[in-house]
This record gives sequence, structure tokens and C-alpha cells, in this order.
Amino acid sequence: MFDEAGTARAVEAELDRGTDIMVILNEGLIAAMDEVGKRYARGIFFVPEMLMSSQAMKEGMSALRPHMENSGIAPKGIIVIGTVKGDEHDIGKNLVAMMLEGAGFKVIDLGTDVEADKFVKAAQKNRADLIALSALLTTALPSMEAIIARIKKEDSAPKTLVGGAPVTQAFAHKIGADGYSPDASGAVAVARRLIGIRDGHDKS
Ligand code: B1M
Repeated sequence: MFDEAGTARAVEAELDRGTDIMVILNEGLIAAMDEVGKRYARGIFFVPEMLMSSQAMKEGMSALRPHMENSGIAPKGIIVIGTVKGDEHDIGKNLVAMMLEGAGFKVIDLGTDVEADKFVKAAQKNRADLIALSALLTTALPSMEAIIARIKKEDSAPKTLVGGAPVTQAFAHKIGADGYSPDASGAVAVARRLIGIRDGHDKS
């Protein structure tokens, strides 16, 4: 569970065996992090264990990344992504970014703890089609709401997509986000739909 090199080796071994990338992700890496979260909630693990696990997860994702990027063919749109202000969690956001890249989008990743103005400026500079916001802490949800409100003040604001463990469809609707997905693969489908709707035709 805390074995960074071992996690990357296990991913590579599964890839060599021909195991589907989504199976490695969902049944291997994400399932392991779910278990870490459960143990943290029960007081069996503490922050250092969560950190060590996240390093192992990142190594596993690095081993998967080249295989995911291979599936992309042509740029389909430009997406600015980040974890909202007040939240440092980035594994889910990185996964969403990786899958969007793999699906052929150009992704500008602003990292974690990102303020509203930074999203807006990056979107303007890169002429982004979509801004994607991730949050893992319930305490970061008001920040997500404020960022959406700030983005919507812009003339011809890009579409917005939100997600992360505490985010629900109802919350996304309440704060005025254009799209919501509970997971990374769903985020790709929603991004495709939103970018298609914005331009009146499918960019692909
Ligand atoms: Co923290 N943490 N953490 N943590 N951490 C959680 C989120 C928590 C649920 C643990 C728990 O209590 N069971 C809890 C939040 C409780 C709450 O808010 N209700 C929590 C807490 C409390 C904290 C601290 C406050 C702990 C402390 O310091 N006392 C602190 C906060 C720091 C901060 O942000 N300011 C903290 C710190 C950390 C670490 C730094 C140690 C580490 C993060 C390392 C990193 O990200 N680089 C960490 C970790 C690893 C976790 C858990 C264990 C795992 C999160 C994760 O990466 N999951 C987590 C418990 C859990 O989630 N089971 C927990 C795997 C990842 C693939 O899933 O990010 O959910 P996830 O992404 C999913 C979906 O949510 C979705 O797609 C992904 C899968 O397909 N998704 C999107 C995510 N973003 C999306 C965006 C989209 C669409 C879908 O569109 C744009």
C-alpha cells in the first residue's frame, strides 16, 4: 500500500498481461485509495499514511499515463483544470486531467488551491472552452461556488464542469455549474458534450 516502486511495477505487470487500463485504475489504484480513506475515517490511518499512499498512487498513475495518452488523436478543445482554493487534494484532479488529455483535449493544469481569478485569467489567455473544478473537502465547496460565480461574471465565459467526492449533481445545479461528473471517465463524456453544445457542433 505504501510501496511507490512496487505500485508502478504492479501496474506495468498488469499492462504487460493485457489488463484493461480502466480495470487497473478502478479495481487497483482507486479501490486502494478508497480503502485508505476508510481506514483514515476509522482512525487506523493518519495523514502520513494518506500521504504515503498518495505517492504510491501517483507512481501508479505515472506508469499508466503514456498508455492513456496514446488513445488521443487530435485536439478537441482547450480545458483549464484545477483544485479549488482551500483544497490541496490533487489525485482525482490529475486523473481527470490525464483522461481528458487521453481523449484528445489540450489541458492546462493550474494545480491545487487555485483562486477564482487564476482560473479566469488562464481561461482567457488560453482561449479555453471549459473550466474544470475539483474539490475533495466539504469545506472547499463554498470556494467552488464562489469560483463559479466569478467565472459567470465574464462576457462569453467558458462552460464549467465540477466534480470531486463531496460534489453532487444537486450541488452542481445549485451553484450554476454547466456540468457535473462523479468520476473521471464521466468527466470526459460531459466535457465532450459541453464543448459540442458551446460551439453548436461537435469539435471532434
Ligand atoms: Co485528505 N481527506 N485530507 N488527504 N484524503 C479525504 C478527502 C477525506 C474524505 C478522508 C476521510 O475523512 N475519510 C477527508 C475529507 C472529509 C470531508 O471534507 N468531508 C480528508 C481530510 C479531512 C483531509 C485533511 C483536512 C486532513 C488533515 O490534515 N487533518 C487534509 C486537508 C488538506 C487540504 O487540502 N487543505 C487532507 C490531506 C490529505 C493528504 C495531503 C494527506 C492526501 C492528499 C494527497 C494528494 O491529493 N496529493 C489525502 C488523501 C490521499 C485523502 C484520501 C485518503 C484519498 C483521496 C484520493 O486521492 N482519492 C481521501 C479519502 C477518500 O477519498 N477515500 C481524503 C483517490 C481519487 C482518485 O479519488 O479524488 O475522489 P477522488 O477523485 C475521483 C472523483 O471524486 C472524481 O473522479 C475521481 C475518480 O474517477 N473527481 C472528479 C475528482 N475531481 C473531479 C473533477 C471532475 C469530475 C470528477 O470534473 C472537473
